[in-house]
Amino acid sequence: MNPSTPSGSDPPLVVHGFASVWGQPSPSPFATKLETWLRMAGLPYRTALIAGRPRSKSGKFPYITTPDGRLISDSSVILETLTAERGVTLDANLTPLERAHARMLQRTLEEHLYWTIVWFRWVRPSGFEHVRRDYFRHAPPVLAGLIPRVARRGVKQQVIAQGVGRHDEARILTLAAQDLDAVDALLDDKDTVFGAPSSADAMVFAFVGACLATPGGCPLAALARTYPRLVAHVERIHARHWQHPAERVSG
Ligand SMILES: N[C@@H](CCC(=O)N[C@@H](CS)C(=O)NCC(=O)O)C(=O)O
Repeated sequence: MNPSTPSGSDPPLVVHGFASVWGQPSPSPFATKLETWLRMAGLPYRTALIAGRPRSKSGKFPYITTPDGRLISDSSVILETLTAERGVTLDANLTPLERAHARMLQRTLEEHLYWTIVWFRWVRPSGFEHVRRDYFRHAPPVLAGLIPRVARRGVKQQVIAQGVGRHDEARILTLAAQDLDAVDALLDDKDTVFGAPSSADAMVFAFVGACLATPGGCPLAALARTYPRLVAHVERIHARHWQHPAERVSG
């Protein structure tokens, strides 16, 4: 059975986001993390495409809607909320030290490596060629030229404000390599980050996978391919949890 499909009378959670690109469940690694985590936790869900502006207060995606009509945004808040409400035990057996490593791993992936991904996709000209063509393929033709240019302006401001965008390409690649070195060392030769499946595996799958999937001869993708243990981890999680795409409902 498709693991994302609600069975029997289970009401579905709905993950709101954008259409998959480049073999990734979502253009957003945060959404890929969330969907992968839902699969690992055994929580059925469906997806809906956001049309227009995201409905989250932050204006960001992904966000979910619950069967009782709540809208919850921010992938980490969603994981924490569902863990508490649905009794998810994925991380229940982590030791205090593993929890500390998991937190630092999350910050490294989400607050730092992410911005190098953003830079290589949105700021680097050949990355943006692919973003423009593939992220916006569902946009109305009259807006297909305008929306990517306006979006790019905003993203450039974000990546400069965050700081990564103030470096040159060589330095940004070094920053990404430092992150990948750390993640690779933490994974080591294990099948999963902590020796048994946990939320950390959804995070590594999403963010390392996003590096690997960035097309157009991207130096970040080439760099990520030099980490065979990380590549194998991404392939393992994909094989275990992504045999079926999620079912889509209208938003
Ligand atoms: N902390 C948020 C981050 C989500 C995030 O940054 N999403 C990006 C897409 S990858 C976004 O919505 N960007 C649009 C914007 O910043 O306006 C989470 O974990 O969900």
